[in-house]
Amino acid sequence: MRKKIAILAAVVFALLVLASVPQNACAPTYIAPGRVNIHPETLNLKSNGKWVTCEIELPFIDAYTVTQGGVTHTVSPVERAENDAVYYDYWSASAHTEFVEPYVSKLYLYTNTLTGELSFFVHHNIDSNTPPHVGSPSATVRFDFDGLPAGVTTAQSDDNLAEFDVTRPVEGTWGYGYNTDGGVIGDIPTDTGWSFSIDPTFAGSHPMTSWVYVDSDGSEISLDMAQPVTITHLYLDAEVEDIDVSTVAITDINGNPVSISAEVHPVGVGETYLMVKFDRPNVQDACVPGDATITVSGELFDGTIFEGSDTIRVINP
Ligand SMILES: [Ca+2]
Ligand SMILES: [Ca+2]
Repeated sequence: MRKKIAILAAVVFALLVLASVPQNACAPTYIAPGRVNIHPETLNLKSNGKWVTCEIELPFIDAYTVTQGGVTHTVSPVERAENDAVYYDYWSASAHTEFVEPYVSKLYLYTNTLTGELSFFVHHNIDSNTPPHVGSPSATVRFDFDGLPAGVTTAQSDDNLAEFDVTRPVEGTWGYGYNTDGGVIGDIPTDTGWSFSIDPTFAGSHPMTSWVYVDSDGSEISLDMAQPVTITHLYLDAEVEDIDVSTVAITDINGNPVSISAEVHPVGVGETYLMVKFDRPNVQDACVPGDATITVSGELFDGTIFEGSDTIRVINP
């Protein structure tokens, strides 16, 4: 009886611990883009073949993207030969970059070309403390960042750390009138892949009327003010020897989740790809005639997840 109570207490304790862990369903996970090539290109469901094979390559990639509502834009950081906080130019409770604009909230990646340091800028509205007061007299913005890479810092807070601080759960909680609010995230790693999102809330009696991402040439990408946006550094600098083959699997066929584990297949000396094989009857069971887009995922030994897809034809003659 006492043992049963102890087990029950342990189960209740475990449930309480689980319940207390912050859950966030929309935390973006960085997935590195691999390249996969599946054979045969035409899969005959009547075939008695034993294997489906797959070559996996890990091409070098170093690119930034902005994604919202399923649409992805490739972007580049704004580059200036200035420290990030100097470029933000904070005085009169406001930013004074070349991009500040009344009633507009702006985002951009920024590279200090003197040091290579990567930063992320946010600013809303414009400094208009004196007549004719072109900016909003009263607005609030809340930005909840999710998935910021480890090691980032608050390089500038507008105003003070009460309104922007990367160390707390909701990083940006701003209220302003006739000035800007915003801030700069500094020390963003450039030699790892990452993906972070911003869940925005624009409010106040005279709220911002648009939200944009500023690309390196000053051109702007319009953002939906009611939806989260995701900023990603696609980065992969690895060899196929870095793949933990025990984690490689077919994880999706035409949008349907599957789990078909890989086995290593011998490859010739000096090849730049990893060859794996999948149990062919299992793959055939998961396919129907027509085009089949097959996604293969796996992990590198450092924990990086990679994924790639290939489309083959499936026939049942
Ligand atoms: Ca403020
Ligand atoms: Ca301010």
